[in-house]
Amino acid sequence: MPANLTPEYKKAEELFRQATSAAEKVTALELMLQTIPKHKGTDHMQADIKRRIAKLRAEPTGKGSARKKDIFHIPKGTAGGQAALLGTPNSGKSSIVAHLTNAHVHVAEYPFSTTVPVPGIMHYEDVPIQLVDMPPVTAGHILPGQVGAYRQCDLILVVLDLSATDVMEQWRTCLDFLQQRTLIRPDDVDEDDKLYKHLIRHCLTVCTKNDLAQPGDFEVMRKMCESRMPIISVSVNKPNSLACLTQRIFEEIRIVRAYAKQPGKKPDMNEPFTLSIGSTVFDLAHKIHRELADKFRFARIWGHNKHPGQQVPHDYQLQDKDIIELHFS
Ligand SMILES: Nc1nc2c(ncn2[C@@H]2O[C@H](COP(=O)(O)OP(=O)(O)O)[C@@H](O)[C@H]2O)c(=O)[nH]1
Ligand SMILES: [Mg+2]
Repeated sequence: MPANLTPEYKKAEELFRQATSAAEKVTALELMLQTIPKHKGTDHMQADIKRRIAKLRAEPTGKGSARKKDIFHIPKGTAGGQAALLGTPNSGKSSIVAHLTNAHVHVAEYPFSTTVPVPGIMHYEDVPIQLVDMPPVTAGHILPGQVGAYRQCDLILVVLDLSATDVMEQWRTCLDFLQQRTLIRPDDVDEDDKLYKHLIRHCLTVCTKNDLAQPGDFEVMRKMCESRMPIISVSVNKPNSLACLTQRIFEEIRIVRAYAKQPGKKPDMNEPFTLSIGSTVFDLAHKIHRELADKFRFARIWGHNKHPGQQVPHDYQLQDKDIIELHFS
């Protein structure tokens, strides 16, 4: 029986060919498995894909193993979200990370000064967010594994040097990079195509060095980019614009905070739990007490548009800064 492979499957195969790290390969193989037509004629292919996934998963990675460590696999740790920077050489990526976090990054006037990813933590109010400084991308140069770092983050910051004469070219290089690796939706793919939903990443364009740019430069870039992703203009020499950037990163990373409260006690306002926008009180219960989640009955809430202590069901969607008291049976 002919396999009758679909264009989606062929695209997934193409992603597999481009993959340079084990994590990327597994993502592509999973996608191949999802999109392969399911009938007798593809049974052996399905089995083969499953075998390849299992093999890649079983391969040792990380410290102390024979295999080389994937330097682009950056654990998020306790941060509420992770944003990775993307841009051509000298666009100002390291400067942003240097100004917003405690990371020791290398800022230099010459290109290719950043050769490995460097994570640092910035704070928006009480939410720690990890920023990852990255080596540059150019039309012809990409380090093995680099795409993996972008695939796993919550937000990509596309950094453009607004003061440079080649700012349009920078945008084109970044856009091509993102589309070719399916990190943003390719032009010919429908907006609610499920297949691409877990591959694509949310992006924010950050035009830097606006202290050196000409009036009107930002407007031109805004018109160019905003149909694809939100855009903001900053200068690391202007503290106000850095404060705006911090807030914007928090907003675009799309998380909500919830403070846990035990019955009869004051809430713990020191460390919020962070969940993606759209999460429910049940998701919170699962996050806090994984083993008790089945016994979750209801929650009481102190928050937006609710009476203090009002009871809410499992599927209540958390709003930022809700205080939640969980009740189990
Ligand atoms: N005037 C000005 N210079 C900046 C700004 N951001 C970065 N730079 C300079 O641009 C150069 C390249 O910055 P860097 O952060 O190393 O770029 P990267 O290669 O993308 O990491 C350095 O000389 C920085 O001092 C800014 O907002 N304003
Ligand atoms: Mg750098």
